[in-house]
Amino acid sequence: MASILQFFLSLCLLHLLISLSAASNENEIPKSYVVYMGKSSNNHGGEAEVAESSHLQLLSAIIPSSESERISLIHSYNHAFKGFSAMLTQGEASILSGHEEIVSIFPDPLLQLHTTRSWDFLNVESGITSTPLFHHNLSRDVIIGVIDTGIWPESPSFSDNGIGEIPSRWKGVCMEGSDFKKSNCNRKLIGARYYNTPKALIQPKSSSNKSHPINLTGSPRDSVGHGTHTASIAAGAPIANASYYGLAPGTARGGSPSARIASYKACSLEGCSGSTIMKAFDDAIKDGVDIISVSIGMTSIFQSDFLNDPIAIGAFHAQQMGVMVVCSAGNSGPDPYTIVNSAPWIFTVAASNIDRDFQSTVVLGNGKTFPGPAINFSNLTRSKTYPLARSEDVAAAFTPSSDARSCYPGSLDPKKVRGKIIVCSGDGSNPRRIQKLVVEDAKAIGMILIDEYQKGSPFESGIYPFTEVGDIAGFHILKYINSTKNPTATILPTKEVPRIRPAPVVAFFSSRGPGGLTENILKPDIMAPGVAILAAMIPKTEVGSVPIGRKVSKFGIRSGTSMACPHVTGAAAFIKSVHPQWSSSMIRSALMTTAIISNNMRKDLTNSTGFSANPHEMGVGEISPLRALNPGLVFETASEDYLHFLCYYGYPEKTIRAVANKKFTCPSTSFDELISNINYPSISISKLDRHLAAQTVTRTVRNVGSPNSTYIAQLHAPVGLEITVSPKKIVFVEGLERATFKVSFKGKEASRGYSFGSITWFDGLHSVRTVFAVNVE
Ligand SMILES: *[C@@H]1O[C@H](CO)[C@@H](O)[C@H](O)[C@H]1NC(C)=O
Ligand SMILES: *[C@@H]1O[C@H](CO)[C@@H](O)[C@H](O)[C@H]1NC(C)=O
Ligand SMILES: *[C@@H]1O[C@H](CO)[C@@H](O)[C@H](O)[C@H]1NC(C)=O
Ligand SMILES: *[C@@H]1O[C@H](CO)[C@@H](O)[C@H](O)[C@H]1NC(C)=O
Ligand SMILES: *[C@@H]1O[C@H](CO)[C@@H](O)[C@H](O)[C@H]1NC(C)=O
Ligand SMILES: *[C@@H]1O[C@H](CO)[C@@H](O)[C@H](O)[C@H]1NC(C)=O
Ligand SMILES: *[C@@H]1O[C@H](CO)[C@@H](O)[C@H](O)[C@H]1NC(C)=O
Ligand SMILES: *[C@@H]1O[C@H](CO)[C@@H](O)[C@H](O)[C@H]1NC(C)=O
Ligand SMILES: CC(=O)N[C@H]1CO[C@H](CO)[C@@H](O)[C@@H]1O
Repeated sequence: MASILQFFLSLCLLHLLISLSAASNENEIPKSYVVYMGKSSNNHGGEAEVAESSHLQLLSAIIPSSESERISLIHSYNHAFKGFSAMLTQGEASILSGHEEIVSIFPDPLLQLHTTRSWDFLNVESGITSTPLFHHNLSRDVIIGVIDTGIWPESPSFSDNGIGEIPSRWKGVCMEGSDFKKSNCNRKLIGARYYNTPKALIQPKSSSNKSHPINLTGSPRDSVGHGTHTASIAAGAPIANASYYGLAPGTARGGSPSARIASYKACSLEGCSGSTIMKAFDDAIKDGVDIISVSIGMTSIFQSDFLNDPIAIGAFHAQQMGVMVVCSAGNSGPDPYTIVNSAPWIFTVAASNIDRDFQSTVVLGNGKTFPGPAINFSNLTRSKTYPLARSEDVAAAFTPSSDARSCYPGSLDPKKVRGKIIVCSGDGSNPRRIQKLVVEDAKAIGMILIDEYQKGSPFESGIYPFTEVGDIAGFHILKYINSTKNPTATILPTKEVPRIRPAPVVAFFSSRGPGGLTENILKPDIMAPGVAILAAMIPKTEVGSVPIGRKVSKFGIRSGTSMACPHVTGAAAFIKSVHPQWSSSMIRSALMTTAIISNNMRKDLTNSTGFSANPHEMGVGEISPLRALNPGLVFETASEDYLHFLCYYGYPEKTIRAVANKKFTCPSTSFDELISNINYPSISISKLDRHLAAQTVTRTVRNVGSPNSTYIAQLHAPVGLEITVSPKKIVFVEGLERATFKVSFKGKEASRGYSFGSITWFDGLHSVRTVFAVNVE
């Protein structure tokens, strides 16, 4: 009590100081902050109200009474973890940060949806068929929570045909909202929540008056399409004859078709507020979901520390309550250190292209053709060509040629553009969607985009003739334009082509490891299809997006690690339905040690420039849900391991106790290198000093195969890295379920930088593969 009194006294003092210093400072404009206070000690409604009123008390002690309307909680967290969000000035936030109950306080960040980079409605490819194809009765009782842009309940993917009663343990709700009724939920879509954004909540309110709740104006309905798409990838019902206007035809189905879906709408087209994502986590855990799927992240440049990252915090507490969390790795590749959502308690997913491409071919007046990825439903034909021009050559007066080259708004002269096919160049800053609008608006017949960077993920241009080529084809097209007085071309409608092997391939845009926060956990974990995925979509009726004479498609094609993440969510739900007693770390381990590492040409998986893909690009490889059903051995990562991680990472013991809400003592020696020793299904060593003795890591496996089995270690190591596994043989007998082994790494002869390899335990039936990454210095 004394400390609280002291705190309030110091507040008064600080308050005085702050009011003395001029308040005109921009930092003193109130904005939304998240106040995180660690694990919740109580899960009972009544006590939640007590907690809320103590949070309000905290606020009233620091917010001047003249601004009493700010003494209110935007979101209040009180189930899995404690805390709230509120409108605070920077000064107030910094005062609060001194409060002993507060673990962290940070400005409410805006997170992004992980569809492909430029957030133009990308689109791209298949992949659904690479997930388990059977409709399994068993998976009916797994509940997947999807934190995203909401859901379009009328999609046939969310039909509950043939699905049994809602599990009685489900405690969630189906919130009503504009254009969304309770009856929109069913035995497949069992829950739907939405949240008002902080901005909307700043309005005068009386939320403390429970008997008179504020009227929410939103709806669980998806108006973006992202949430509908991701939910149906994870758990959509099988839909025969699904296609996008004839493209990618086949049966669309989720990875776990009879799992239940609960939708948590925390995002809009602009992004997702961090405080709302935390509320969605808190609700999903309370509602009783088994797995949470999050295709969202901070931008890789503004990555914050684990305890200032809303997804890392939410996922930590989910994990502590036995709920698995699967997240997208981000679309900021191919540069290293671009991965987000890289906490060890998160299952982090990279994206791959699979064995299907969409092509719109450019035919030049000289007969040369260049296939380019794109999706269009244009009506041009091979028999007629149109004048072709570089965008710089049709620039508006006084326009810098760099603007015209990238087809910036206002950079083209409509008089010169009309009736031609225009060649624009991508520069990464002007989204394709905008470029296409600029060219179309100037009445061009069609558009060819030269963009080496984005050509791996086809852009969807509706009925507008559009295609995209890489630098080499682009060079030839420009050369042709230079070579003739009257260059001409046409763009053919999209055809689906079997992908030029190999497949899968690491998607160009997929964010790469190592993780910026710690390199002693290998990230990403795994890879799944994320390019040109066909799945449920909100009906998109804008002019130009629906081919003439067709009905609006109920499916859409999208790309991003956003699409890869729910493939893994669905696979995890499938495994949980078969092994309901398995923990989330066992499921993750099963998927990781059985991942596929060769492509359809029986060669090593590659990146998009054709080189062998390394674990910083693809994690341990491409998911293989069926193999993961029977992994033989699993690596379990316990809650305690994650607390040790926080110690090794460097958080004060006091902070970790608050986060865990229990008496907990860090190991007496805690330093970053010990993170490598956490019982993770892969191994990463961020610094192996070649002049020092070997560095050794320990792992414990649990036998989930037949009780009597003998495993032998097989080593796949790069030249020069000396590796010893001990013991080399593990014998399991009945009653002996777990075994520990050590791996030591010595880098004396190794080349500098990261080396990769694997240790595979083999019993004649199961191959249990542990990938390692070692940075030799
Ligand atoms: C699924 O359940 C139904 C009804 O209980 C049963 O008739 C059917 O055989 C089951 N299918 C499978 C694949 O187990
Ligand atoms: C809550 O709202 C009701 C209805 O407007 C009002 O009668 C009551 O006094 C309010 N309670 C508080 C604590 O403001
Ligand atoms: C909330 O909305 C309902 C239906 O639109 C309306 O009947 C009710 O009066 C509103 N309540 C408040 C407090 O505005
Ligand atoms: C799918 O399409 C094929 C050919 O168009 C048709 O024969 C078949 O009946 C359709 N199946 C369903 C379930 O609609
Ligand atoms: C293609 O369709 C557009 C309308 O969408 C029409 O204006 C144009 O004349 C058509 N072109 C051809 C070659 O049919
Ligand atoms: C085409 O001509 C322009 C200027 O006339 C020149 O800058 C460009 O390099 C040429 N491109 C090719 C591919 O020859
Ligand atoms: C593919 O891998 C090679 C070799 O590691 C690397 O040089 C290249 O940049 C990678 N390509 C991409 C697109 O990441
Ligand atoms: C495992 O071995 C023990 C002892 O050799 C034997 O009694 C037991 O039946 C075996 N169990 C299985 C499942 O083979
Ligand atoms: C792949 C595809 O569906 N292409 C279409 C492009 O648009 C023309 C005209 O609408 C169709 O005939 C093609 O089938």
